[in-house]
Amino acid sequence: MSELISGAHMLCQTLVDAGVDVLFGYPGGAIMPFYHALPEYPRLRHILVRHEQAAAHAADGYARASGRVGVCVATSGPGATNLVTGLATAHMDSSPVVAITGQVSRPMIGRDAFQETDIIGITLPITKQSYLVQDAADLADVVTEALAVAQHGRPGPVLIDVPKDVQNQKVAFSPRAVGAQHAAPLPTAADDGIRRAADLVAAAKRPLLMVGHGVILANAYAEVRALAEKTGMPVITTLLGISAFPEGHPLHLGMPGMHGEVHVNRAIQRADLIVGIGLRFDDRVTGNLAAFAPRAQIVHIDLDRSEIGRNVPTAVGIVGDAAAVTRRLVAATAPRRCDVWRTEIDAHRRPPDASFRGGMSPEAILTAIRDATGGECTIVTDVGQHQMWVAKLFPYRRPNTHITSGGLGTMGFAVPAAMGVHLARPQEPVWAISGDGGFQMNMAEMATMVQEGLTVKLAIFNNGYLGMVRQWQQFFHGKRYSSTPIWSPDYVKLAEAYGIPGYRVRHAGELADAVGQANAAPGPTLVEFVIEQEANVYPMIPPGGSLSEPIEAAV
Ligand SMILES: Cc1ncc(C[n+]2csc(CCOP(=O)(O)OP(=O)(O)O)c2C)c(N)n1
Repeated sequence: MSELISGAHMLCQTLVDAGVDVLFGYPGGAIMPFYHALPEYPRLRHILVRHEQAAAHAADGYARASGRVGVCVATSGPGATNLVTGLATAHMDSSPVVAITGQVSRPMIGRDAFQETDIIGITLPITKQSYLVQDAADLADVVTEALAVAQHGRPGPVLIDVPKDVQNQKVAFSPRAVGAQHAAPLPTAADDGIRRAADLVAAAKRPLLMVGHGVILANAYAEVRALAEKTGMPVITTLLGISAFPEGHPLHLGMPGMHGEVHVNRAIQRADLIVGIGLRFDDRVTGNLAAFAPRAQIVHIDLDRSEIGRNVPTAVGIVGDAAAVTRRLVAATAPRRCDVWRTEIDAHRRPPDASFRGGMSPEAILTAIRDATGGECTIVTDVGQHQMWVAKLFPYRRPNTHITSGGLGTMGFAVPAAMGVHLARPQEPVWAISGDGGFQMNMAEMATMVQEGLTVKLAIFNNGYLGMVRQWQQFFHGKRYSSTPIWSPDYVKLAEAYGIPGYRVRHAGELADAVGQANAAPGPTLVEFVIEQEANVYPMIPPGGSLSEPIEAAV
């Protein structure tokens, strides 16, 4: 005879059985039975955040760094709605997150009960799937399925809403075989598409390989590198594709798009073939679509059929796993070189912008972080100018060591996401790099780091402005700095208040010492970099402009 257990215990047990080891969450009325059961499952480490948004971002960071599902928990009503930005962020960047929310008891649903909100309705467009569990007997199946759905195919967030009385409902517990889920097989690309793509690669004079997040999600690093090296095709990495291909590799060009390097965007405009793998050609990459890559035929490889032809017309669309398709493409292509084309591209490379006062350039700061960590670290960035500087300048060597909110562009992402990255990679330094605006959005998570002993290194690029918006105001709004100057607290004192070491760096000469100490000190530490207030990210394609018309730094 099977024993009777509560839905809450069933929830915990199923998570344990599925191999979940960390949850990020915040308790409240409608999720109390779950929290009551939780201490009986020591294999589930719970991280108490300071705001549910942080729980969702931390789960997202954990998922991106581990390749496994990240799990977050919140109560009904405000707890659940606080998850929304994090779920939207995970949805836009195809990150496998499962959110478990408490819901008011079944008889209360639809009565505007205390802390009732239709979180399934609210999150419908930003989740891959969602479940309202009506019977505790379904819980094990729902949780198992949700974890599989989040990860299968193109990953994304899944929400499980569990009414309080379902958490208290007693059901028979029968251990279930994990992995019994029968997921639909991934699509297999037809030979025809691979052959036509290989023919286009053979015939092209100016081919480019553009790689995005899909390459990281599919672990297709070796295959992409093999394709590049066999064909000599220069490689462009999108913002979310950064670290999918080693920086410094002779075939690596850099990032395309709005803040892409001049030689990269110029190469796109001159190319006669673009082989895009695991990217969606979003507007930050293409600029004005009508003027994008006017000479190029496009081969688009993506796991999600709906992405093919959505933004750019494709000559060949191949639906399938980036690693599997690229491996077959490597086999189908003949070795070739692109030396003349590469020389043409390289002639337009520019040195990084060196116009920063006092030597406190983003490049100098990032070099200090690279030197202190030996480059063996994961960088998590927030959103704004600092994000673009890091994307362009940090010399990523290892796969999947650059984590950022690319699709939604969520300020406040870096600090909590870095907590998840740390838990996924406890042995290596994790640096969360934020602007003074984004840092202030989720800086309360320093308390989480202290309470839970999470070693995250916090870097703040303090320019006294919401820098990226100020830059737009400077370029496109007649320099009217409306609501972009932003006051900050004394960050060193703030760190002290949280009981962690804090450092302020005003001059380049202080960089190596401060960053070295911050990196070496145990536990979380904070470094404020006081940078030039009105520095800009160059080059810049004006919104809606063509990649051929960058605004460049005056020299
Ligand atoms: C949650 C959220 N609100 C607003 C924005 C719009 N936004 C994009 S960049 C930016 C400025 C960021 O300023 P800061 O964090 O100081 O970074 P900086 O650009 O100075 O490096 C703003 C407000 C956003 N991306 N996300």
